[in-house]
Amino acid sequence: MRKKVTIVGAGNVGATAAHWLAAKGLADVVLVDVVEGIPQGKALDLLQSLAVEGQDVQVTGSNDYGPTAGSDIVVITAGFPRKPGMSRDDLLKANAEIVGEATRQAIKLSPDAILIIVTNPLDAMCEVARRASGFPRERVLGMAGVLDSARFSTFIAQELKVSVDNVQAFVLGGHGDQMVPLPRFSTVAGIPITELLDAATIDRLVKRTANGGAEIVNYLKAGSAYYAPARSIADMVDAILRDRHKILPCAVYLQGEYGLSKLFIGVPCKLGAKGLEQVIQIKLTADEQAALQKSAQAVQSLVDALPQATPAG
Ligand code: TXD
Repeated sequence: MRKKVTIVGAGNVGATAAHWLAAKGLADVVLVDVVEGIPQGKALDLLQSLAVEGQDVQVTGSNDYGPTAGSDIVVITAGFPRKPGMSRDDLLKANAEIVGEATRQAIKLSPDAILIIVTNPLDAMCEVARRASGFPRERVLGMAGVLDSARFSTFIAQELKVSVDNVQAFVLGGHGDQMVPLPRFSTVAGIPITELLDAATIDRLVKRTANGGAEIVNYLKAGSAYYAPARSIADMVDAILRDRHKILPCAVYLQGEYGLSKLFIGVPCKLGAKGLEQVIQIKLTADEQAALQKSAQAVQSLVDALPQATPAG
């Protein structure tokens, strides 16, 4: 039996993620959206592309959750994207309602699914999904770190004029301006970038990475990034469905790791068939730990501001 992945939200990120998953033949894909016709139309178009690509997976679109039953993974991208000048945090209340409802609907029919949350503000939306699902932390993951690392890798490769395939970037922390890129663990062909670039250059790349989402919003004006976010979702789905035990930066509910507890934040995670298999812990310097702490405080303040409708679980 083929695996099944539901993507809630057939907008830019959701539909593009469906594209990657289907083109790779990873799973049957169900797109769910509240707008009538959109998930159906995009799914049919995508399905027809597979006749050329030569993939037999099914792609279905729906306004209700019926066709999602028995999904192995549910990806939630539903919500409003950021507009220029709007912070991810402005999205908090509107998207909390959408993510909570999507989670409850989806898990009724897919009680064993692994949830991958994408909607912003990411780390707080993970907490909304955790509370709404009551799932163990192994099955509630947030996608942001793969994207943030991809952005950092891109800028490092451009700066050094090397293949991006040689670059392994390492980013911790919450998604957003508070993310914590770790240059000493970011490498090019195994060489830390601190050996290859001066401090001022690294600082410039780090700032551009932390501002990576806003840079694209400012260009697009009517929406936010979706190609790289969608490809990042596919990486997490692939690691889980193919039980790869792959280490990827994900937002997970920490239970004491990195000195943090009862809070979602981006850390290196081993992903396999069961979802989160292990949080990889590394020893941070005092400065890095302080930056992570600051990032965690920003996430905590959003969690504290969550609407009453999402009771603490
Ligand atoms: O790294 C990351 N985590 C992110 C997060 C990277 C990129 C985008 N990120 C966030 O994902 C972004 O800030 C948004 O909160 C979401 C989705 O972004 P996208 O660019 O795909 O937004 P769209 O194109 O507006 O799509 C959202 C869709 C749209 O089709 C709505 O009709 C639908 O969500 N929607 C719903 N679907 C199902 N159920 C409900 N309730 C619903 N409400 C809206």
